[in-house]
Amino acid sequence: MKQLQSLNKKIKSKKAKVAVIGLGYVGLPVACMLADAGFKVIGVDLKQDRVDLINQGISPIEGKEPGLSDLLHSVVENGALRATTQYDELKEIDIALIDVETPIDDNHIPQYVALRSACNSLGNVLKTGALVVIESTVAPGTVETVVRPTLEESSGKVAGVDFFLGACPERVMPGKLLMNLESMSRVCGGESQDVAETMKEFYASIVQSDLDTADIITAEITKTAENAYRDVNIAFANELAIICQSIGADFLRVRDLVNKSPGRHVLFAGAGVGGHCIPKDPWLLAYGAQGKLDLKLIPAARSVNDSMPKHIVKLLNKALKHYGEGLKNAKIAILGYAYLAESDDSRNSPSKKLIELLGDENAVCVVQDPYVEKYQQDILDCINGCDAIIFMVAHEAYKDIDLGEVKKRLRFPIIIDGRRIIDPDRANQFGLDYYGIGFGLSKPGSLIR
Ligand code: SAJ
Repeated sequence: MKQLQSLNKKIKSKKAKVAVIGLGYVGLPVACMLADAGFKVIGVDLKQDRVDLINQGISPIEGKEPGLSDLLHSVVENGALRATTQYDELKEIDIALIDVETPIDDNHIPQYVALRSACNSLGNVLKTGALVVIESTVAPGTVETVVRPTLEESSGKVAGVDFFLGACPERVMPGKLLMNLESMSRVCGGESQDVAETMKEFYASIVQSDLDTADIITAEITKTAENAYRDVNIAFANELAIICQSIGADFLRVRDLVNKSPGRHVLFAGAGVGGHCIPKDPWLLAYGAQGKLDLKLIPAARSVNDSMPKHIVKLLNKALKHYGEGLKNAKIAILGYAYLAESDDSRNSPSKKLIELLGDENAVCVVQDPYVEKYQQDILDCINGCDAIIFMVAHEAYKDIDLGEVKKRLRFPIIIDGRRIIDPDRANQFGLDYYGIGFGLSKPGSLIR
């Protein structure tokens, strides 16, 4: 196809003009990397303050992202990247990447308001022969049923004839945005093999890992499936932990022994599954099959993982009852608010759910997290006068906590270990009652080494 050939030439010579729509934790790093690779990049975002910061070479992304601020500063300074809120500036764009949010609602239905709006605005200015690539994670079938019709309607052009469509889902993780973009393989899903090959050529300018060509639906399924796979595996670990707890074994010991068996990789049980990907992507995958299949495992895994904060409340209740106390008016220290260790990201954090559940029981929560601005007070100060302490995140700062001090400061010597970061024997030596996810032994001492 002549138009694709000319696009390939522009990609090879880095003369292709690129737009990245949505300058969040995916769009901004990819815009910077493409600019650094030699393309002229226009970043588009709705938020004027975010656009202004970027045009001053300042990253609007919170949290530690190694290399991003310097990279952004240099590509803005040399004019390779600039940001705007105006789609009018995209009239000459050859390649447009769409990185807008794709949340789900309380009924697990994808909300494509941002995606539709971006496609609609882009369509109004879409140049003939341009390539549009969806990088956002979407339910399988979304490019076909949402992106294509919206672009065709607003542009009056025909996909596959007047412009080209692809999906190349991102695989980034907060804290490693640039590293993941460069080192993780990606699926270039094209509406035709030629389009997929063109995408492969384009992404080769920033991706040092495998670039696999596929059709669009395969690319959409792959991304949602890889996270659904992780969610199901975490749910297995959580359910195994609950079994160990009730039958009387230590999940960590069982996990070690199971994983000695070839091809077994039991993950870690914990206080719940948070973040921007894992709690959402299984529902996107399920939605892609909705109406056709009555899925059981993927929804069940979500329900197991979402129930873990409730399991923590059960352990706390059991521990307090030992002292004739209940949850009402209990003062509980919650250590960890982020969804992941060594991160300040608290999206869908299990701690939020736990605090809500304890609030329903009229307990009072004192929250501490070394990474979350609002909760950075001293750990031991936070424990003063509390009835129990709950470890919700495996932050390094918690692992060598002074258990003698903890014992002194607590009203009741109760530790609920939601991430298994405290040694039960050690807790016991300090006269603390240890309750851990998957720790089903009557008392720590009964562990047979
Ligand atoms: N979690 C467990 N047990 C485990 C692993 C994780 O309870 O064994 C919990 C974590 O505490 C957290 C949640 O699950 O609350 C998610 O943890 P995660 O390690 O999966 O981290 P995420 O959410 O940042 O996942 C991202 C995903 N990457 C992308 O979507 C591109 C995921 O596919 C990756 O496997 C993960 O990063 C990673 O490890 O890089």
